[in-house]
Amino acid sequence: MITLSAFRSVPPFAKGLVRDLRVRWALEETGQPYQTLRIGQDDKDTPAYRAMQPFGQVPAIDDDGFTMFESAAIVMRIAEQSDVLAPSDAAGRSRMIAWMFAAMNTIEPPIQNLTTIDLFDPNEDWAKQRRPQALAMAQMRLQSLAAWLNDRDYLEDRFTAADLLMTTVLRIPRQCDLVASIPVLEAYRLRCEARPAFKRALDAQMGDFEDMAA
Ligand SMILES: N[C@@H](CCC(=O)N[C@@H](CS)C(=O)NCC(=O)O)C(=O)O
Repeated sequence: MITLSAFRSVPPFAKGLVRDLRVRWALEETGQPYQTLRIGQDDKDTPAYRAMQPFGQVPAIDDDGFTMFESAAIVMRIAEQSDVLAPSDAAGRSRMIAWMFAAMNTIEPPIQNLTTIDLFDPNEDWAKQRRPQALAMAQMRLQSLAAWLNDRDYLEDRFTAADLLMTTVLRIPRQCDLVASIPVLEAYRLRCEARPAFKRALDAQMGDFEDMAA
């Protein structure tokens, strides 16, 4: 059975956003059982955990002795093992991979940049100067994404692992109306989040936090 690493506890702003959610969602979509390895700050630097995740981050997986890290790479591995999250034709899979990279490499960085400013340094002078530019960059990328999604339900002609990743990225800026103010993107996010597998994954992540708090 797959063992997935997750944090034992996180600050409230991170609950429901920690990147093990991506893996949980993919596993729920494909119907694979898993268990969690819940780690704390002290566990991140142990040799055993660094062997699983060289940067001490979550998520990482241990799949019957095969270990792997990077949330998108893990999601891709899961998608490649099933038709549930990936098209069966080679061209369709290549298009899915392009969008997976777009989610991680084109959309997530400007969103994360803005969110980091808002959450950690909102009152710093440098942050006040930098934020308008960070906001403009994030808006520019999201407007392009909205233009692509304007007449589509999903990034391609069906839900894939790329939509799963993109949705988790669009969830990040909860501190502002960056996504909520773009109706096409908000509708897309809600459409993907309406999938029963997403709800199960989110409940599982939140439930793990609650268990440890009890
Ligand atoms: N690129 C990595 C990023 C993982 C990541 O940023 N994980 C966060 C939690 S969402 C983390 O472990 N933060 C603690 C740290 O970086 O030490 C992935 O997608 O797996």
